[in-house]
Amino acid sequence: LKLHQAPQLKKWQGAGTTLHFREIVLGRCYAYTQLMKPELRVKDCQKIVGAFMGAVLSKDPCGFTEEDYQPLIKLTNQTVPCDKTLFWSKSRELAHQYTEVQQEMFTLENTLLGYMVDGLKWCGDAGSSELNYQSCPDWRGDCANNTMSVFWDTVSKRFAENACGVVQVLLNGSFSNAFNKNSTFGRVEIYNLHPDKVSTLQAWVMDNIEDVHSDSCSASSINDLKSILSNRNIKFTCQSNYRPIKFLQCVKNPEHSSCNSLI
Ligand code: C8R
Repeated sequence: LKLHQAPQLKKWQGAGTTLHFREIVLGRCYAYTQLMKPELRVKDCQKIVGAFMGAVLSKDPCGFTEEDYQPLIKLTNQTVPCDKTLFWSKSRELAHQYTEVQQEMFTLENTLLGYMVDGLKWCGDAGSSELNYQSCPDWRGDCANNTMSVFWDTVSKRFAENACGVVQVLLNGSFSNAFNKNSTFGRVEIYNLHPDKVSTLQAWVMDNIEDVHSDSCSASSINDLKSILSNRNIKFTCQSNYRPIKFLQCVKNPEHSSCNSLI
């Protein structure tokens, strides 16, 4: 008779929780609120991480709903100034390089909640009060309503709902669909912009410097985006290879022929 048998965790197709998840999230919370954005130093990181664990632990990681993350979302509320929201799709690295330089701009990962978990994996288990470091549900192979997908959909929705003024999106022109209806941006964010608060969406379509050019502002996927926004009474503008971001690409790839004559 084994008295202290470890619970049998369910086996999923995706990678398990990032090792030291709790400590990483707690450390990032303190770094963000105490060092990076001292105006948020009143936030209680112990409580925030407690709410995170409370949302995730002892639950079926395939049975998540928006409500599961509401207490966490309340504790991490934060105002992004009007005109400073940057969405992105298939251009995460470049978007973050841009906001690193342009510190007043915010992607979701430049807000507290996005910053805490960017790049991490996490899930719990219905039969255990621990995180599952072995495996987590995969969106395709296991279930769509999993711990992480529901998190990103829920916080992306809130990020878009809170946007105001002129908002920007950085799209990747090297994908055949620079605007992809199935992406978080195309599925969640554009439909949650409030037309009474958001006047204009400005798209910047950037080609990967190495890749062939396959989409631009005149491409059909961008037209789809344009008509969705026009139906929602939000103005739309589009610019391909926006100079400030082109400069960032050229810092990384100064010898590329397209970087020779930018001045
Ligand atoms: N957003 C969505 N997903 C995010 C994310 C984020 O901020 N941050 C991370 N790490 N992820 P993609 P998209 C993870 O296809 O679908 C918001 C998630 O696992 O290149 O259009 C953000 O505000 C997610 O499945 O982009 C941004 O504007 C992939 O990365 C869009 O949504 C998303 O990769 C981006 O989502």
